[in-house]
Amino acid sequence: MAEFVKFCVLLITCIAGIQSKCTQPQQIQCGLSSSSCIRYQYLCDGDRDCPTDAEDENPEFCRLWTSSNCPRGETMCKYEDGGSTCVSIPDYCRSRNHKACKGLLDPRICYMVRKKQLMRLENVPASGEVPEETDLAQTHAKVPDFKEGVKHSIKHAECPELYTKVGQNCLSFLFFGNLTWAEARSFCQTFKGDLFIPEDAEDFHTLVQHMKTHHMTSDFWMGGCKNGSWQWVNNRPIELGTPLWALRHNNSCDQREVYLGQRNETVEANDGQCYYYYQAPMDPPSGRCVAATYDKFYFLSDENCLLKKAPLCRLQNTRFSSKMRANFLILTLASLDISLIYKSAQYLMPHKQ
Ligand SMILES: [Ca+2]
Repeated sequence: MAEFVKFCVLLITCIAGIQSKCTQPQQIQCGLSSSSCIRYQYLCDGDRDCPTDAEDENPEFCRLWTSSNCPRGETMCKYEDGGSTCVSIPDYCRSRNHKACKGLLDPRICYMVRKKQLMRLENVPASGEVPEETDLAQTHAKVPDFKEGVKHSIKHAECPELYTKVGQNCLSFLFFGNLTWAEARSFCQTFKGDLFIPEDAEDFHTLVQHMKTHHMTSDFWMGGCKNGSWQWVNNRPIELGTPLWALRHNNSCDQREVYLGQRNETVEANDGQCYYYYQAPMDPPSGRCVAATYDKFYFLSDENCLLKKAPLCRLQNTRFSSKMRANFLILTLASLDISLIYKSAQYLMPHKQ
């Protein structure tokens, strides 16, 4: 584990020198000598917001930032079809990247926006061209997100290492894992756990809230499959419909039936009206394993068991030996996207001159 932590720290240290300090999308760094971040809306608003040199109110910069007939912070974007509109300068710069937007904004402004850093104009290339980001730089740029993700997915003071506390459970969100359903289950079982099974609706709600709160975007395998009928791996039947299952669309008309107990009769609901949505596995199922996927807002769906997703483990036994921890780490690394390790290692290895 110590080696793993060291590996992450090294990566983060290495990228610190080449990136803007500002990670929020609406912020820009005050300057090379200042690590303060301010929101775009405070640029050229007449108040000094940057602590040193008032970079945000630099007259030369503000002359360019407010140059067009648009509100402050916006510029004119001309489209190929002849139309034009005022857009925010960051949006304009992004559009310029894709050549969707033409305008007269000084390219040095977009240079600063792309770098997320205010600079003296004399220090910006006149062309405003930023050298294309290499794949290595791109993978480094993702490390802060990875570090943030680790905090809420495999780490907590009240759980063994590589597990985090969610409600009353110790869970492990191996969001960077890449395993089939059976591999994911074996992975969890090796460490006194199993794939996650919600005890009840509240348990499921707590899980999904945790994933949403911490902005997870991976897809996770859950402890359920269709083995004859839909069952959790503890043999409990999986309740279909609300509140667990995702809403699915079907192009063909589905006339639902409703049971009227007082008449002991089943009739067509609402006089045979057509319905196109249902809340259950597909019929026939698109797969026989249960997953909670980001595209379906983490409601459950039937997925092909051979697809690779992250395992979501629940600890069954709180005793966790150091040998198990070491094995867990090895399997964790084995399930990582190997290209991330490779590219990061390239940066850490001594380079040939
Ligand atoms: Ca200001």
